[in-house]
Amino acid sequence: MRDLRATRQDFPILQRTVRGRPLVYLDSAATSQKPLAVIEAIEGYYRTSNANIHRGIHTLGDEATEAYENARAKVARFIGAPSPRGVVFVRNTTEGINLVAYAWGRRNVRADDEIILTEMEHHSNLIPWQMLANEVGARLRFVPLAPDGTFAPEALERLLSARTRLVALPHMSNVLGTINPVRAVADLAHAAGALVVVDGAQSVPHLPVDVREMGCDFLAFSGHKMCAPTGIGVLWGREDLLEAMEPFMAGGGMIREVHWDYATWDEIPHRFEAGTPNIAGAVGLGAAVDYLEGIGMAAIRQHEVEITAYALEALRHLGDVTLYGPRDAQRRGGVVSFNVAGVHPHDLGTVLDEHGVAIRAGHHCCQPLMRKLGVPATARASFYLYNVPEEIEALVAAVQHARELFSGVRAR
Ligand code: 7TS
Repeated sequence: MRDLRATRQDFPILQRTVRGRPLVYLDSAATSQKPLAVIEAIEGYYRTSNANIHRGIHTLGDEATEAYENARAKVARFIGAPSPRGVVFVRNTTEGINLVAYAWGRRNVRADDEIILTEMEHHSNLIPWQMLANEVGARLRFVPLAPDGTFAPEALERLLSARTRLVALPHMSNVLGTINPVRAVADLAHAAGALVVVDGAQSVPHLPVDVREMGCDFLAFSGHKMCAPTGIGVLWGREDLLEAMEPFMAGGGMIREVHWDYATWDEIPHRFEAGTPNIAGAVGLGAAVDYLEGIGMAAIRQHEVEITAYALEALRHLGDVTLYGPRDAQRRGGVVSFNVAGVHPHDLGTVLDEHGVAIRAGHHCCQPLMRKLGVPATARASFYLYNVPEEIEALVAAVQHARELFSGVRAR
């Protein structure tokens, strides 16, 4: 197995300093850093093969098309999809979920139907369903969370009924770190006649993910959180469902035949990729998949369990620190949200930045969850393959410093 510490050399940005200190990047849940292999793949594409795709006229166009479709095939293999036909390139998770809410939801969800979500939704997997529900007169229901930020499949079972059309949930929470029992959810939802949409924004970059094992109907995720550039993401859908769906956006590249007054649609997945796509982004995503597979998703997961357990333990020892989410690192991903008594998370973030430590502070696009937790915001450290225990030590030292600083302020 490759020593993951050595992967730090692959990420040029990790060599830089921030405010005179080595960068400690603990914000990979927001976006990951990019390895040289990905940066070079994008550059190489622009240097040698840049052209528009699916035009079949000249050599560069053929090379660009091949690069783009190769990336699709790599992504399909990476998530265990039966074929690349189910892989739609979109901008990000948000666009993937909106695509389902518009192209599938507007046709299949009606008045008095129900859509079940969880209490840990990112706004991206909440607002598209709110808009749909408001438009058609459907209702949203929410699987309640236990105090440790998990839910048991039975909690979903109690909400399922003949009215349930859809269950949409994150595979992993970007605040609590909770890894949800998606297979059990899918089995229950399907038994009730509902479809399952999985928000894989936080899981696909960090765990081995297989859509057939998960049993979901749609899976959305973002390239930028998995070593690829921004502006490229994926919606995987069951092919029979995609086949039955109308386009979400219309224009060039998604048609078979166009007349003045009507048009017919191209095959899936092209039907859902109107306009010139992010070709270089897809090439970058393909390179990111190669990179992650070269290390091995199981190794990445194992590394993150260890680093997360270390972080949880170290922060718990500090005292005056509230940690959110499951205690057991095996049940969660590499995301640790916390609050320090007497220090606002934004102030904490600012002090940490002075130490070169990058974390995120805020509501993390999960305002209803913040209300449930009874806080306006949390601080959040999030990890990836390139993080090392010394960085957890730097985090803890910086938190300790912030605490002393603010207790001094209080004492004066
Ligand atoms: N779903 C989850 C669970 C997420 O964590 C995010 C992004 C999204 C959806 C949306 O992804 P996007 O690529 O479409 O923006 N989460 C975060 C975060 O936690 N901090 O910044 C972005």
